[in-house]
Amino acid sequence: MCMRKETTPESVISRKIDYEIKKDSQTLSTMKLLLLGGGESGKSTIFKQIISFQDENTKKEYTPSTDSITKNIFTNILTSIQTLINSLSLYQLEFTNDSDKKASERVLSVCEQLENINQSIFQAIAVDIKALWANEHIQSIFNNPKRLYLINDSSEYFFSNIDRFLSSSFKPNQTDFLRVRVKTTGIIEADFTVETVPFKIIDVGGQKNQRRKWIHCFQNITCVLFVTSLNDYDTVLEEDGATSRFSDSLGIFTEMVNSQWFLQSAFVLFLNKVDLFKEKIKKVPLNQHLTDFQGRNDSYNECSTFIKDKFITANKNPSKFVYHHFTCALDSQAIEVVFKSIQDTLLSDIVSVL
Ligand SMILES: Nc1nc2c(ncn2[C@@H]2O[C@H](COP(=O)(O)OP(=O)(O)OP(=O)(O)O)[C@@H](O)[C@H]2O)c(=O)[nH]1
Ligand SMILES: [Mg+2]
Repeated sequence: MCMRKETTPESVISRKIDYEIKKDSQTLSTMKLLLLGGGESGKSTIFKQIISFQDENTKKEYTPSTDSITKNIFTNILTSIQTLINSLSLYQLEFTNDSDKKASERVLSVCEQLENINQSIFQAIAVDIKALWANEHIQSIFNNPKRLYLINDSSEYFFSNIDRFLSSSFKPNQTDFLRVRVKTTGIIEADFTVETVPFKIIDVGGQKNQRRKWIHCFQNITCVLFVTSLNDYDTVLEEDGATSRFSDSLGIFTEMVNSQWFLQSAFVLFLNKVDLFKEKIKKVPLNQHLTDFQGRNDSYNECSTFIKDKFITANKNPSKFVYHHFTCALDSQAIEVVFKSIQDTLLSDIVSVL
């Protein structure tokens, strides 16, 4: 199934006709898609997107309530401002005026009881958050290309939109939902149907302590969707504060793509967060972190191809073809196109296993 197939229009049409004939006469087995990759690479964001392409019932079943999304937005904002406040000392900085000092104390005290956060508490603390976000030291450490701390990739988006979240009639939109970060723990599954074929998509947590659960999902996987963040070449794992996220991601990819579990599975690599990567290479030269990169640091094509090749050549099975896509998981239209192409490949591949 993972072999590269003839893709002329005639061959695709022919396979589809075969498929149509066979699907009428047999019960099709479930297409199982498994999202894998390190923490924060974008797996759950792609999972959310795939659910959003399905029918209304499926969307309703697998989309969290607006209350829980709103609460997570508040939590994301508070966690991000807390990170920034606590990181000032890493740059030998501190608040110089009294009002910002007092605001930071109030914010940190709300952060101690994040589980109680609600609209009215958030409304009351928002003035402080806004003042701190505007503080020159906070801005300087946020914009410093040498990040000595880890902060959610959507933090700037949430700070910029804070006024919208203050209205008591606030309802999160799809972008808010895609942007909000909730670390996955456990195994999340969703079932849906495409052209009468049952699909199951499985999302797992990518952080190290979550990975021992992965093996429970490895059986009968039709297609692995491996997600890596291009933007991670200069960052370390949140789990240990030391391991390079790039090496970690390449390490797990190498293990998974060559694993006996996935000999029969199709394999798709998402080189995600292209939007952030394009901006980052302008400020943080790629060869400072990936020292064997010989190309031009200011060329997106050369930088992204270098990373892609590192992954693709990690596949040691000559009969396995790894499809790859450069993605921004927030871009619904682009992800829909990618997902449709994966779906089409899998559906036309069914014929060979029926
Ligand atoms: N700018 C940008 N942000 C992204 C992209 N993909 C994901 N994000 C954001 O990155 C954060 C982490 O994404 P998740 O989808 O939660 O990552 P994950 O791989 O599921 O992480 P774990 O559950 O910890 O394994 C979220 O705030 C997303 O909105 C992208 O392509 N561009
Ligand atoms: Mg997740």
